Amino acid sequence: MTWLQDDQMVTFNWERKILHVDMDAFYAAIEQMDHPFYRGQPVIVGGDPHGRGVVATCSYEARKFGVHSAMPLREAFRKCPQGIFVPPRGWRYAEVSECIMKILAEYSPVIEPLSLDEAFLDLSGSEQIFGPAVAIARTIVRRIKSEVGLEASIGLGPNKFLAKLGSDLEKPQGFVVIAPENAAMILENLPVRKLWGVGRKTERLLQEMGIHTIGQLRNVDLNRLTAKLGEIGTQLYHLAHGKDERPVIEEERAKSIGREITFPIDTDQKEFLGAVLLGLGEHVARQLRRHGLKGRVIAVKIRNANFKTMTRQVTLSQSTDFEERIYQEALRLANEMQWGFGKVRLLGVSVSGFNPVQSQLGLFSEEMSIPEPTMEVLHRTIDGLKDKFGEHIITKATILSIRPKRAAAEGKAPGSDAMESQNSVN
Ligand code: DCP
Ligand code: MG
Repeated sequence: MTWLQDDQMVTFNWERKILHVDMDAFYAAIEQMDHPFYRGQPVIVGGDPHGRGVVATCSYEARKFGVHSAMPLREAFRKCPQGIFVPPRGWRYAEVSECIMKILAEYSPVIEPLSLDEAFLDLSGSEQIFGPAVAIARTIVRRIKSEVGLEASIGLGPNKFLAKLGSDLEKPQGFVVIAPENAAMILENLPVRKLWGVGRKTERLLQEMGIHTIGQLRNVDLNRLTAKLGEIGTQLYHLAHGKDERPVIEEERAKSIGREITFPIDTDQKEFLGAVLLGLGEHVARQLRRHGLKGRVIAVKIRNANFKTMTRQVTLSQSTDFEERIYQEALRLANEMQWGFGKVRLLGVSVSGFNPVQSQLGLFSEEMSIPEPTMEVLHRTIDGLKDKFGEHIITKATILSIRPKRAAAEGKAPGSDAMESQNSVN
């Protein structure tokens, strides 16, 4: 499919020019970039193939075997036993994401990151400075490749819906421009699930009405559609006509930073769970410091053996990036939730409600006996040691005590051997 040939020369006369950038096989591509041996191989990011976690993503080589995001790792292993299974390295993905977003931000102040690997850019005002939007898009792809080392797919359109649809149409390394006059032709035979907001439930309702393609939806009477679907019917009707007025909204980069662990065996051993909580707090605090963030909201998530998920959060009077503080609050919250009323399957800690880091700290913290500036120096020193010698060069004795003996001897973290752990930067 090609909608464009000599793109460098083309200027479009659309009202808005919206670009959607989405990295190809993002986490897996980073693993392949960082580990040359993985290149050309089926790489599956998620963790232990015999554990209970799910696939975060996989390389395109692994997709040929039918592996995909959100598939249980055990199933991925059955489909692709020769795959290279690696645990996620959230901090690294966030670091690479930052480099990509910095490149994008050079071309428009109106940028809306949707996740670590995708963003919208409104290029409507950028053309006077940088030339035609299509040429800007080409430059962006080239720079991401040469400066970051990764491939991206691009969609350029007159609105967010068509731009996002475009970036997905020819992955990987897709470059799709959807002009308003071509929208109807491109949308005609696509399944309705390609419309923004159509999940499995809506898809089923539409199918009950005999609507399978976007073209069919376009020809349905709007009243009939809203009678069946309510307000969302109107939105879908407009999208099916290639119309979408939503603006690109600049958002705060990350809303929360967290980490969670799924245990291989459900447990109610409080000492063990407490030590895991401490490890999670330490990890999250380190991520916060790495990003120069401090948060006021600390949340704990507990999923019990019956898959009941509970979350509880607290808002502090002062924002923090100290593991001691995060752990103290997380432990209190977990106790308040009675550790999920039974055996625990998953435990998570996150921090949100960010302020930019302020250097004007009070001389002494209210809650801790060590003055904060001293704690800051201590954290900086430990962060420096970890950056230089690896994550596990230094850790708390309590965390060390929960490691399996062999893992401890090898200097692995809790979670690296026996548990599925997952970072989240939302
Ligand atoms: N991700 C995840 N869990 C999911 C889906 C995605 O952890 N269920 C993570 C891993 C992905 C990243 O988010 O690398 C970006 O998600 P995408 O849906 O863009 O998937 P990819 O970038 O991996 O592949 P592609 O965009 O090429 O389809
Ligand atoms: Mg992607």
